[in-house]
Amino acid sequence: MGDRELIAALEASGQEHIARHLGRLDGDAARRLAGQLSGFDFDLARKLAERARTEAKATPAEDVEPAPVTTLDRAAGEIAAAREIGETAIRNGEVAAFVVAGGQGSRLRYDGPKGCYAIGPVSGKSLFQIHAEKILATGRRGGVRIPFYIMTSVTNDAAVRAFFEEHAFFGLAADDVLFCTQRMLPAFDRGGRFLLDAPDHVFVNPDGHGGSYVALEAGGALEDMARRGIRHLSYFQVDNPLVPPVDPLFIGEHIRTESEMSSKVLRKRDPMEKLGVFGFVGGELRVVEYSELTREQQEATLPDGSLRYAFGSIAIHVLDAAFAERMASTDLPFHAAHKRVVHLDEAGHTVEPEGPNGIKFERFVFDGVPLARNPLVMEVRREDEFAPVKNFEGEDSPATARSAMMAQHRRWLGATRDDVPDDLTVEISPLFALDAGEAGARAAGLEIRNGLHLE
Ligand code: UD2
Repeated sequence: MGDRELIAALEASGQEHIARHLGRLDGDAARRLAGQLSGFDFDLARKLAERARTEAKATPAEDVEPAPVTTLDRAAGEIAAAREIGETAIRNGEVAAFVVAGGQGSRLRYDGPKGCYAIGPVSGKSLFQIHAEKILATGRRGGVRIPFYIMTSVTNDAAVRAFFEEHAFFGLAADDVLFCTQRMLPAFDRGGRFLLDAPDHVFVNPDGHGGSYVALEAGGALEDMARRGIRHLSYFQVDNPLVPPVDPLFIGEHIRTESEMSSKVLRKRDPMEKLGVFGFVGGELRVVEYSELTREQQEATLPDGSLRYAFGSIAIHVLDAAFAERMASTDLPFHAAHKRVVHLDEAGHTVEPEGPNGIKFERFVFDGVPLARNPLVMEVRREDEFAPVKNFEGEDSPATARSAMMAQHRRWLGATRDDVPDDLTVEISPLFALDAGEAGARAAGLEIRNGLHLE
């Protein structure tokens, strides 16, 4: 975009203050800012600016009718049959793993990409290493190479790639790992104006995990899937070290029910747990984010006293390849979040607002659910699948995730032996065992001691 064109685009989208600022900058700084702005989609920026001007605080969802859930208490034969279907799909090379790792992780107060965070309770392995080794081990079981797609953001892409290279892709073949970078979007003040976070830079944020469909396409993953004959994509979040990244049972249920997008849920710890809920809104099944539900809605109970919204979404999905491709060219909605954005005023002084002053827009991956055929919602056990690392301390922190990992590994060992103390410090590498059966068999005869790392 030439300078004149850029100024015209800024002026036409209500960003005259940036056009003026650009005119005042000297050579290099002006080139850097113009370079950033040239990459903007100004049509989209205009629409979002308009929304920022009119956006009220989060509006609570209307009535949400809880969705039917495939619960844990179904027949064992049914579960075994579904698992077999999933195992066959994995063996046939029809499944890829996909982690979204473009988020900013500010609640964790960790500076680097969240996936590099050392979570292994004994080994100190990173989240990325644990995910990669689970994928490697699942592939070895099936005698197949499972591709691993990783969504990064502009901010952390170089660091994530370097981390994988430094660690020799954690044993995966380098050409089975593909990085896809999500887009960034400008944030706005309440007047719909861009905010500068440096004299030569407009404040931008990653476009949400819903940006993953476009990122998969732009990063070449959809093409890679087509070339390899991948039919199902196993989606998860980087911050959950307990996740089975490629779960045969879940994939099998997804295939058996001919679902295009399936989702895992679990029983909420308490009504206010920060998990979205699945429900019908205006006849359409979708995920209603926790921030869109009032306290009253979240605490609502049924006549038997149980929670009306008993199940929460843990952001683990299986997507059909063809569905992901369709979503890449579908305009998913943008969700607005009111956030505190430190920025520069027109005189170039830093403004540190006390409360939310800016509006960020994001897309959510689960907005695919209402557009999917037969969307399946399947219950799983928290202790087997979900221990997110969100906060620096307290609930959903590294400490709670590490203790959930150790508890799982103690359960696995304890299934076949009775010399496993309740407070044993232990970690089992995914390359040693992926489940209780494997752990029991391989650890038979091994001496149990504190600080054990089975690898
Ligand atoms: C998300 C879900 C919530 C629940 C919870 C489970 C939303 C809006 N809410 O809450 O319902 O399922 O997870 O842990 O999703 N990410 C990107 N790019 C982005 C934004 C996020 O890759 O632009 C990734 C991020 O790296 C992380 C995941 O998406 O792996 C979730 O992001 P979050 O931690 O902001 O989501 P949270 O905890 O609000």
